Amino acid sequence: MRLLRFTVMGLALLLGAGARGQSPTSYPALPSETPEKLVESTHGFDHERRVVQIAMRDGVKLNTVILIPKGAKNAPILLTRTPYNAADLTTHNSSSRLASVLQGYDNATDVIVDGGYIRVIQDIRGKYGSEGDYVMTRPFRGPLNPTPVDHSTDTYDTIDWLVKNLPESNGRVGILGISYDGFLSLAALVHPHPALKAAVPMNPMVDGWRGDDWFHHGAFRQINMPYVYEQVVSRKNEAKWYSTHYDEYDTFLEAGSAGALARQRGLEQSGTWRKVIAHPAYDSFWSQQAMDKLLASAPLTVPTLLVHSLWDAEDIYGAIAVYKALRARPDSAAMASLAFGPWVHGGAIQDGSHIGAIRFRSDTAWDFRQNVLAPFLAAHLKGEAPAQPLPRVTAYETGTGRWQQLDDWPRGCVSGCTTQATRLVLQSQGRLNVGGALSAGATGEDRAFDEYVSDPGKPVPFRSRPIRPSEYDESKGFTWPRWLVDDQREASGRTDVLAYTSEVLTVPLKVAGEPIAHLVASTSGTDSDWVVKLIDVYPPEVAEHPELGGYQLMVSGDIFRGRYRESWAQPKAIKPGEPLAFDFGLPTVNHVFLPGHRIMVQIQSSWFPLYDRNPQTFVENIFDAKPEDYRAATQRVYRSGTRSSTVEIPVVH
Ligand code: PG9
Repeated sequence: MRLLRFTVMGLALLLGAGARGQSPTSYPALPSETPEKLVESTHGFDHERRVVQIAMRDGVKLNTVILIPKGAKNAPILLTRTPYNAADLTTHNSSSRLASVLQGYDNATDVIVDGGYIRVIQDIRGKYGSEGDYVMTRPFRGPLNPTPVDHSTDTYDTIDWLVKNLPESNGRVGILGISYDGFLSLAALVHPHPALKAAVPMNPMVDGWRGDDWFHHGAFRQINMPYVYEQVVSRKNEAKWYSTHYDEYDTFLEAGSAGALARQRGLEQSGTWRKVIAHPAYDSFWSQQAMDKLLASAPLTVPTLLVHSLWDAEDIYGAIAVYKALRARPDSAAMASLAFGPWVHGGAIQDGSHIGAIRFRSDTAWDFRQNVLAPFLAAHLKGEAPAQPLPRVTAYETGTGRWQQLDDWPRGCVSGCTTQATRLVLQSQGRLNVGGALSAGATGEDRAFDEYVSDPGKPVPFRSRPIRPSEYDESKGFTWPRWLVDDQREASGRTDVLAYTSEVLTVPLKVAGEPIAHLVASTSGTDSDWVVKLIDVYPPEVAEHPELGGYQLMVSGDIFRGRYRESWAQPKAIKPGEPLAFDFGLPTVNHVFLPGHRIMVQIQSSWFPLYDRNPQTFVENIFDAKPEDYRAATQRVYRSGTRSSTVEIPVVH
């Protein structure tokens, strides 16, 4: 017994030694060179960094990084709330300079640093350094959220703490952010804290079903599945989605339905995913969360500058929808302003001089930051009178490349112009008639159509293959953010894509607003997707930019899932072979088709793998479609008499 105790003690001594600087009895000490508690130097820093845990009303603490310019006094606060890691967003570079640490996503660095703002970035509940549960774009308190907290209360509690605990501040707070963080900026406007004096939601996620991240008109954006996985299944995004193919086209095609791929990858463990697949239609789950509807239900009391990107691959719907909703309320209208430019998602804080091959006359993002964003923030957060009155709408006109100040949107100009709904009429032999009459069917029986076979076994790729993941690192060859400006030439040559082209324009044609697709079409299946693209076809040669010769630049385009033809909430099978109307809006344009250019409309029935494939056989829930449900269908697009298919565009005269 004694021997046993002695042996155990000896073993414990041996194991314990070395753990904290003691040398094991068997070899001499070599003390650790790592300090027990590091005091980091901030010598020469132009700012102070404070990291605090701010308690919310339910006791949950949110990790908050506060960057205060040295010597700040009476400085306004610029807050961003994010699920994307506050620590990372405030340490882009290891530097003593505030401009350098902030340089990157979600930081309009020049405006923030030059403006002397106190920068605050906070992890939302459930993500990274914050406590609490994570719920994707957490719904507001009510039927979808029985708790006493949401992003409006969390923002309120945060602002309350900031104005009481930052003696360097002037007590005025602005909130800004892109995409998810743009949604969070909108959430701050619901029962706002009195110290909230300005909001800049950029490319906000607003309605997940109608036209932002999850669905467009009911077609599921499966390319986002890796995002859901990484964002939701762990607090710090440690679990990674993995690739099985270099080409995403192969990954999604091999898996079958989005539901099948989710099961393969363990995505069903995510509560977000389970909700998405349980709500494929536009039911109250989606409509109750739509931020434009929510914000329209009470007067807006905080000056808000909505920022929209004309080529936004993720949230092309939200900013414009919120602007329209706010303008529709007389007691909110005065508080809402809008700015948009020729940008990708988040492009307003990047280099705005070009997107891929498409170049602009200046760094349009810089123009916006200096001439719109900085004066807006200074006016509301510092009380500085702007050099010129702040415009209601600042719009970049693509094609001509000029900025416009407008009194509302959509508007062609401030005065002296009119906007007329004009039909682009699909005609025989791929012709597109601009503003022409609808052609009568030769026999008067409205029989004329063009047809193609849509084969789910060979869906139309949304961009040239190999299709790389929807990631942002261009240095790794990921060009997802700019796919909307990809040359559409490849598609127009396919037998499963219809292309209609106008004559060469002899005078400029300006479009301002939302095109509307009016298809009269049939399918031999019982369900079908329709994609309509409005394209600017460049002249065959462009002397100053040879690579743009014949370029087919999509200026607007969207998808519609046919089962929602009669009701977005109640999908219904389509009667095979019956010509039916499919009407849907396309994203906003402010574009001039120049002389020498032509207008093209393309129509197809898949956009893969950005959107999941429609099996073309009606099934209750497409997430559960079986391999045998996917069937080729003959699609007909009608183009005469009462069965004319058109795209209606708002033309400015
Ligand atoms: N578009 C991204 C997103 C927003 C909201 C929900 C899900 C995804 C984003 O860029 O944040």
